[in-house]
Amino acid sequence: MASSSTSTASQTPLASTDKEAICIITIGMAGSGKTTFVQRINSYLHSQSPPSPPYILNLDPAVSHLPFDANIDIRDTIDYKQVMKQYHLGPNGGILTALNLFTTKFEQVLGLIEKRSKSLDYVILDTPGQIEIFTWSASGSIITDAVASSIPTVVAYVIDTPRTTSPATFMSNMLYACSILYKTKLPFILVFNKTDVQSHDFAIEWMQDFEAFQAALSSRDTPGNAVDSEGEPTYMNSLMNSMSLVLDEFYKHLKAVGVSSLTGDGIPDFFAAVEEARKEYHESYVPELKRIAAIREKKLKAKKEDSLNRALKDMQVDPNIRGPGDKWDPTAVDEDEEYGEDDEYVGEDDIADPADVPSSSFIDLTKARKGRDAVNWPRPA
Ligand SMILES: Nc1nc2c(ncn2[C@@H]2O[C@H](COP(=O)(O)OP(=O)(O)OP(=O)(O)O)[C@@H](O)[C@H]2O)c(=O)[nH]1
Ligand SMILES: [Mg+2]
Repeated sequence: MASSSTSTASQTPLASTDKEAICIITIGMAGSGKTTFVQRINSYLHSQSPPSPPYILNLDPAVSHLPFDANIDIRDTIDYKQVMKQYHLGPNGGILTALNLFTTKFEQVLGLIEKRSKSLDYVILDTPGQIEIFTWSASGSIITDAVASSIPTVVAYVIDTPRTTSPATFMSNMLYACSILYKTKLPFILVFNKTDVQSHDFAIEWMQDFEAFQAALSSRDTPGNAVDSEGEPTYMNSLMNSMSLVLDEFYKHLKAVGVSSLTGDGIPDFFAAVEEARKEYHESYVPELKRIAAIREKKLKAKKEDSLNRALKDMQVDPNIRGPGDKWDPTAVDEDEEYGEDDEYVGEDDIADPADVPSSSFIDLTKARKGRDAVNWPRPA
């Protein structure tokens, strides 16, 4: 079951003695507080003793102001407004294209991260406001996979808690989180943000107690979830009940913390969850990564062997078909040759022999084109 923030509050977040940077990818719906959250964890890390400044990457080309100093900022290399103009795109297309262009150079960025990873504790990625630009784009997958195959990585899914209090919205948000978890397969932390406005206790209760969520779902106060005129649950009610059952399984793989990026409340809980995620990365993700790499290697080897075998087969000489006597001798005169050396055609039965055809019925245009004979077109009868 998902762990709540209260159980981990006393743990020391920065307990790692060996430096092994872990990458925190912040993902979340527009306005959920990703950038403010990054700023908060950045200032928290700076305030530790000794300070542990993170390496921050801003991947949002459209942000106008960053409340932290990014080590790598997509805006330094790409102006998304120019991209919009140049490629005749709308704002989202512009952001997506800017991210795609940036991804073409991500190998260099990864090189920088790898170089610094031995002297750092944390690498933090702030992603574009529109969640799908990162989660459903090729570049988002490339960046995530590249980082995750290089250093331990965790997804921090930031949720706007005050906007998630209705069961239907909560479930939609959880389904989205579920889709990202299954897409990335990375350790996953649900970060219930803005707890200064709304406590996340209701969410923890719904995640830990399936019946409490069912009760909230079937509450008559919840629009669209009541029973119909005959007292039967509505279609929407049944659908949500079934989906909540699916989600109950999903919650078992998650850690959930409540934070306020505004006040800094709950940030130590978040780092405790990150340390758990680090273990999970080594225990689950790395073996899976190795398994996939082994399968890929095996497939590649089989493919190579197959093409080598086919090449060898193609090169093999069958003595019944082409024995040594059948070798082409450039000096030998072909018996089938019926034309002079200027003629390209040499003996085929299904081609008319000019000798068999009355001379008046054809003009040898091949010879005419070569300028040997003047063309004597037959006069119409
Ligand atoms: N009360 C409160 N407001 C917050 C908190 N975190 C963020 N906000 C506010 O939420 C709004 C959006 O915050 P951002 O950090 O820009 O959110 P974002 O997810 O980065 O937004 P986009 O990148 O544009 O999608 C801002 O007005 C923040 O001040 C919080 O913990 N508490
Ligand atoms: Mg932002």
